[in-house]
Amino acid sequence: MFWQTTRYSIDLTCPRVMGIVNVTPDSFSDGGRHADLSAALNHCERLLRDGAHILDIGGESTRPGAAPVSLEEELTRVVPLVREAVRLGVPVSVDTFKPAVMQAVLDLGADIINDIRALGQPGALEVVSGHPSCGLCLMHMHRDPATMQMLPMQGDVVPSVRAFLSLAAARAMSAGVARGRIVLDPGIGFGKTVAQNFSLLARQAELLAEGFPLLVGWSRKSSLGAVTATQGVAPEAASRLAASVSAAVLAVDRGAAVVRVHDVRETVQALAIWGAMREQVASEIHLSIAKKDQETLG
Ligand code: 9MG
Repeated sequence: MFWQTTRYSIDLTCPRVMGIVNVTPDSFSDGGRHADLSAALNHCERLLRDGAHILDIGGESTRPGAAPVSLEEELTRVVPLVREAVRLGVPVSVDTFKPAVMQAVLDLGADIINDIRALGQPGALEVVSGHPSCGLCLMHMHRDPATMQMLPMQGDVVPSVRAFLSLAAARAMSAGVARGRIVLDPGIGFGKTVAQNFSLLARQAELLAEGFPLLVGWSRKSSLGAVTATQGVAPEAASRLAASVSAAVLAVDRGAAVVRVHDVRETVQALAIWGAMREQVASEIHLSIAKKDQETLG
């Protein structure tokens, strides 16, 4: 299976690691715009050295309770970095739900639009369907970042997340977006309880039944912290490395094609171990089929 994007057709037969590049004041800012840009670009280059296959650049925090960012501010944060990042030789995704930001980054050659609102903003569908080939990640979110954790979803979320994503993909396709451009994302942590997030992991197969590749983002999320706290781990997001890597491997083992992560190096290493195990399983199946064929023939 391939993910069609603006410049790249991404082979998803092996798992892909999307490195997170947040261009928010708490990430690279040291006061000057120029210094911020070069620090952000250094971060992109570091993620690539660590083995990232895709970069995901975002200018607005999506953390629960995060303050919204104006269009002008988001453009100021994201556009200069995207202009440089498209020269790095890997697919560049931009995490935005604003149609004007989508248009601006697509005009610069961005490859993927990662939309936490699944093209729900007026005008978003028109921007991406007006583009000949950009990739899309359509994510499920309950309510919005300001309120989603105050009133999370109720009950079994898997069927409703699945139905939402199926509808979002159908809407994009009816507007002319080719199926191969679309990847779906259950939106771990976006208006779901800890148990609901783990249920989306345990039952990824139900989401995969829609027939689209899945992208998942568990990295440093509070549901992981809720579990590791029971082991006495400090509550800070930075203490969730082992938990984040474990969740990424579990997601891939359950069929996720792309994992969105902060800790690229560690995730790539862990997935190499997973890959070695998978190759061994495949070769043992191959051997046992060859043996059965021999017995039948002979
Ligand atoms: C921007 N952002 C934050 N968390 C995310 C997740 O889980 N998936 C996607 N696609 N984007 C996310």
